[in-house]
Amino acid sequence: MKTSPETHVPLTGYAALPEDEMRVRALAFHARMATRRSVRAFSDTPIPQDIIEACVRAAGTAPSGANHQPWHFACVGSPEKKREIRLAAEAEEREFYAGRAGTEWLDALAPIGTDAEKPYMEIAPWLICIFAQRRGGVREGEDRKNYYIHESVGIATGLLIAACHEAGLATLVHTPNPMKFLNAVCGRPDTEKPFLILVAGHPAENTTVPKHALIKKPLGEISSFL
Ligand code: IYR
Repeated sequence: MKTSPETHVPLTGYAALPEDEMRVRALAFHARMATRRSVRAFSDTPIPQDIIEACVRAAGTAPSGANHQPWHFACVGSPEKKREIRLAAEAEEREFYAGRAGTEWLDALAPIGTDAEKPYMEIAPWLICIFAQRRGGVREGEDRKNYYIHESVGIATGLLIAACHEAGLATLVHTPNPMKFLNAVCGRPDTEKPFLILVAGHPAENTTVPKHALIKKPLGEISSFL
């Protein structure tokens, strides 16, 4: 490692915690995240923009290839734009459910009960359209190649989902396929690839979730300690 006082500063934010406190915090975070559900029925109750901004700031702390932060979060709250996105997404979803998906994929989705109708895309107060930037750099206006864009944007999206959950917002990851239409609706350049849409808001009253979604793989299945 090459470090010098010109290029590096002391690490902050890692005051060592007693092990008991580490354990309590780690378990509490798991307990909190274990209450997250993907929600498919939203209320139209408005959510102030500054709350979404704070969640996006948290997403923007994610690690990324060469720290280029190759993401853009287009936060759509305008009813007209939400409608445009809903109509374009539903057109793709109709093709998907009519056969483009193939039977194996449709069988996998059957327990969730989804179909091509996406009314929540207009009802929910926010559609956070996430783009991966193929070019950029650390500073505004740079036009350098970005690296590991999908890994970086995936990590940032995970932080965004956790931040929304912590703020009491329900979310849904939505990925109409293809979703190139998002560039036009959100005014994003062709060098950006639509990554996914995160629907955010309060859940509708009496919302249900599929039992299928409650099955979480146990630790022994998702991990090994070597
Ligand atoms: N994008 C479609 C289909 C869909 C695909 C997967 I993989 C899911 O986990 C859920 C849905 C839709 O939103 O209906």
